Amino acid sequence: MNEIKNVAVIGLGYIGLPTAAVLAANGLNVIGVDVKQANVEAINRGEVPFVEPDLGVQVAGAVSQGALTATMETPSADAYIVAVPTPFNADRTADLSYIEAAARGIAPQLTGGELVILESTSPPGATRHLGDYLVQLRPDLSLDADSGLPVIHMAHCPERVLPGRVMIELVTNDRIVGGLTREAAERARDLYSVFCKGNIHITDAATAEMAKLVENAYRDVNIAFANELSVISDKLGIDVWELIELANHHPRVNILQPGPGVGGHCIAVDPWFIVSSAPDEAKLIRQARETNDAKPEWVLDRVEQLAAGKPIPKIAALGLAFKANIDDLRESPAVTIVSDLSSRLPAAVIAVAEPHVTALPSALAHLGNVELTSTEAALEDADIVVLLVDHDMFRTIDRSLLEGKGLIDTRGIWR
Ligand code: SAJ
Repeated sequence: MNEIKNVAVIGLGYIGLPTAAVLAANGLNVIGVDVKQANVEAINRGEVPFVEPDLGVQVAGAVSQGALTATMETPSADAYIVAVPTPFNADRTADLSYIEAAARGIAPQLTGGELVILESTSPPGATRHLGDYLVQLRPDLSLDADSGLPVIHMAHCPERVLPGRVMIELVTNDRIVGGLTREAAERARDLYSVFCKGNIHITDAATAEMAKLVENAYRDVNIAFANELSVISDKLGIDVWELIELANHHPRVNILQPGPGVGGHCIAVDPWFIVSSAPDEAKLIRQARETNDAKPEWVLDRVEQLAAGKPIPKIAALGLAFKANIDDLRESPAVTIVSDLSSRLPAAVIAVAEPHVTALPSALAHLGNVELTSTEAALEDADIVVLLVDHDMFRTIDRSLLEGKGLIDTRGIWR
């Protein structure tokens, strides 16, 4: 039974804002905290600063009822949910500086007995680190239940929602809740049960941290297998898409799809947290990352081969998003490929079609031989077409528009 009434959600991004909205819609008093003033102001007007289906209605409703407000200062609360980014450093260890900044906001507000939940995807040990850091900032508080001093209850509750389906999956997905103590895990479970209709599984904090990383590493390893098959098949003159389709008829085989590489802010990042925690042991997981990260280079080589001998190669690059039917360009292999093509083939003219964006991202905007255009315009002049994202609108392209052109279909949609 949840006894928490006031929740502060630190970080109002892709995960924090939906979580804040859904808690507010379920009767809690929620204060969201963010460092971006424009976002705080937008949320207080009931607006959402990014695209996520159904989130706008929930935020507008919660704000108009006074259940959700946003601020730049961390308030006092019964529970704190930290949902800030955890990027990686140049050496691929996790950068915990945003978590530590959140802790510096929370620490002065603590009186003892609060629940602090880390939601950000984190390396094993990060929840313990956050707890230790809070105690370091507030030595008058203790994590030790036996000491007689006030306790902060520390838990990790990783999110596992799929962008584009966040408002559904937040409610329906099962959740893993790991506590530094059993009591912390139970308190966190009770809080999440306010809105979560899936099963909530209790464990310790490090196992919960690792579970999230393992889910994404599992997918990364399986995509690496598909990507390696595509390179092998190309060498052997085999159609990899047909090969996978046929192999998948086996009742215990389910090979994923090859592509131009793995993008997004989760699968391309999280496995490195496992590798940096156990560098000598995580051999397969590291190799999968390297295999997937090498795929853009392989695509570039193919384009270069088709462009050989053409004084001014005209290249149409279709898609920039990290996967189909979204506008998210983070860690997208398509962006890397276009950027590297521009420098490898300085004489080329590269027309990029990405119907989900209105301007080129900063990584491409300054490149003199790259322009954003419509799909039709990109195809019209091109002598090489490289398909990078399997957006639905590219599947239905009139095939006569592709005739006579050099084609590289990295997603197998035009077979
Ligand atoms: N991809 C392939 N071939 C495939 C499947 C995916 O090349 O067969 C590529 C995509 O094109 C994309 C990348 O992998 O570039 C990642 O896409 P995705 O759809 O596999 O995953 P994300 O990053 O959108 O979301 C993942 C999900 N994790 C799992 O499915 C295990 C999601 O449930 C997590 O919540 C999310 O990461 C996260 O936040 O960690």
